[in-house]
Amino acid sequence: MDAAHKKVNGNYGKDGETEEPGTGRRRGSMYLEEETNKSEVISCIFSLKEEVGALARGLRLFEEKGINLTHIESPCGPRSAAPVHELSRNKLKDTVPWFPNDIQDLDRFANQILSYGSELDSDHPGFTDPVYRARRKEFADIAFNYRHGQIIPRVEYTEDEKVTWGTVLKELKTLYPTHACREHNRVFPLLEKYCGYRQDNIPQLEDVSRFLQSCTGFRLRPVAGLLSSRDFLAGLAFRVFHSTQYIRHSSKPTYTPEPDICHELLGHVPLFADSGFAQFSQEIGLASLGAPDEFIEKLATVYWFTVEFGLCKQGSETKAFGAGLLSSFGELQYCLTDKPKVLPFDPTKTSSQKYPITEYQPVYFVAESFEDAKEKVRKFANTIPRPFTVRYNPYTQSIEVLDNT
Ligand code: HBI
Ligand code: NLE
Ligand code: FE
Repeated sequence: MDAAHKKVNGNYGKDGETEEPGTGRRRGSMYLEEETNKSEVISCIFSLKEEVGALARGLRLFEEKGINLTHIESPCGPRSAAPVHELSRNKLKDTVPWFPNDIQDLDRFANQILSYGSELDSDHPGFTDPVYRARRKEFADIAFNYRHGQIIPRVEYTEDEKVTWGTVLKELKTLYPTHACREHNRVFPLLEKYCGYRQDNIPQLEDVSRFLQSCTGFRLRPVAGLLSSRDFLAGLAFRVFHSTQYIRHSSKPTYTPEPDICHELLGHVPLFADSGFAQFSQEIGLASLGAPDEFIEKLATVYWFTVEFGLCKQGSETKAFGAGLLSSFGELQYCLTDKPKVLPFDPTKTSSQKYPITEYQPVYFVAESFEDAKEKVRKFANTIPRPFTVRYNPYTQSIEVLDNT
């Protein structure tokens, strides 16, 4: 078990939480693994005395020995006391990180959010505003309590919040005709007609989710804040998009580094109503299921430079389709000037590009089309060794796993 020691310090420190998005660090995987790729995998069963604090004391032993405990299961029913023993070692199967098999399994992500949940970081404009903080907690609670299949609770937004939304919407609408891709411009009027997209009204997630389901089968589920890349991407495999419901702080309506309802509704939603884009997004999600951490990081980067900050060719022009662009007045203008560097989208190269998360992007990638981008991502996904292939079954809303070993 000594080998497992390294990883505790090397990989799963608490600053995994503040890593830039894309690291794919995750708590719930089914393995104990050392730093190298040649994994030392150990599973064990142990039982506890029936007394107060027994579990806590048992778990402390792992910490003291420097063992990275990544997954715990509590068996149902009584078991007789038994000494600790190993069940398996170096079995390929045990090294595959857990992933949701069924759409209801996404309920498990609800309480695994990273920084910026109900607790804001100290440099956030809302950090010192007690009213804003209390409000964020209300939204976090909705998300924590949400279960698949429920109606997304409606929110009564305050006047202050509506003003913020109105400002963002008004400014962006002046840019969409010239800067947004045609798919975004095609869907936007439908959202105004059917989902209450208006300057004086913040649309409800439930209404928008129903609209999306009727277009492409994509649905929204409320989330309290940032999920790990692994969890977030897994949702896409089921055509589920985790959406925040709170709004950015009123002191900074035109830019925020974290997702908020303006970003989700104005940036993401219009594109998820497009069938080509929906397929592209699901393809990234499927590729992520059970993938090793390094690969999750690459896919998160591909996601970043497409779904979040992608440009695409349309006729002789270049337009924005990334949600982070379509929800930021400043960056939407900037991205189509000659200031940033623009490279052709190619997952093998794009996936290792470094990027900042709190300022305008210095580099963008331009896709030929959603169809072309999807094919490229699919080919890229095939280069990653996975001992199985996955397929989504929309009738059962579950993942079919085909064993390749
Ligand atoms: N979590 N809730 C939420 N929203 C996102 O847009 C999001 C996320 N986690 C990670 C992430 N985006 C991306 O930056 C990639 O890591 C997938
Ligand atoms: N910067 C974007 C905005 O201001 O709307 C949000 C990006 C979220 C990744
Ligand atoms: Fe986003």
